[in-house]
Amino acid sequence: MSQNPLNACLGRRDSLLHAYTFGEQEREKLDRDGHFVLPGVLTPDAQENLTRSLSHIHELSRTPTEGHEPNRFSAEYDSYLESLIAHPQMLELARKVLGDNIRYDHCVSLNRPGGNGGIGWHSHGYSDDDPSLGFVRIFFYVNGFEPDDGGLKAVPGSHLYRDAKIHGRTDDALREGWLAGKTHPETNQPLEIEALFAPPGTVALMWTHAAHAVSPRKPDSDTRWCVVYAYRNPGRPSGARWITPEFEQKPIPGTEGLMSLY
Ligand SMILES: O=C(O)CCC(=O)C(=O)O
Ligand SMILES: [Fe+2]
Repeated sequence: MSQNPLNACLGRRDSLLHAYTFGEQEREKLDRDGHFVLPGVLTPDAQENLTRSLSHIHELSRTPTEGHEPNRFSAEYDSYLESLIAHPQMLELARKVLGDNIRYDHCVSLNRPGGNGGIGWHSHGYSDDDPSLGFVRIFFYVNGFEPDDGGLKAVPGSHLYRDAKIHGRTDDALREGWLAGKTHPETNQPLEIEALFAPPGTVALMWTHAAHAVSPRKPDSDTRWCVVYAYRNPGRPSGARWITPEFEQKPIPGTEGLMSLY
């Protein structure tokens, strides 16, 4: 495990991440590209627990339920997913990106069975006019993906436009639409689509304004197990803050101050 004293107190079964490097250079790359991939960083125990929890959510989401959608409010339907909101290694990673003052925003399951159609190009918003307030999403690609099989795609530099309304049905539609003529504000290079690759146990960080899409899952592939946790600097209302009032009030160890809106 890592030398970090924080992790020394965690029992083996509670450990979420292997040792990884996320320092000045990695942080700069995240800020330049809009995303940063940590391949294979989830521990085997975390992968096992996540697969069980995400299968549970997947089953729940297949049967009609009253109240909130299990995928969108995943942490409220599964105690392991809940426990990760304030997991010391989760908060440490979120704070490396956002600084100390953070709020939890959402925990959404993104399971994609074989034949799932993926999703077209889009972006999300938060504090669109004030870049000093960040919003990061931490994706856990538990069993990974290939670029052409439920794979995440992104456009390095697109997040710097802080445009919450990017759209494109296909890669070509994006190239002919939003991307046309746009350059990276720092490098002045033309913006281009990048297909990511994720071996099992991969964590991907993404600033919320980044243009992204997901390729269809092949019909014969197994289910892609994925969950995303989002954190932000407080200061503005968030349109993605899927937390029920009951959950906001729930005394979860370690979440003091994390759950409030401002
Ligand atoms: O399924 C994915 O990998 C990403 C889905 C997505 O667009 C999102 O979570 O914002
Ligand atoms: Fe998205």
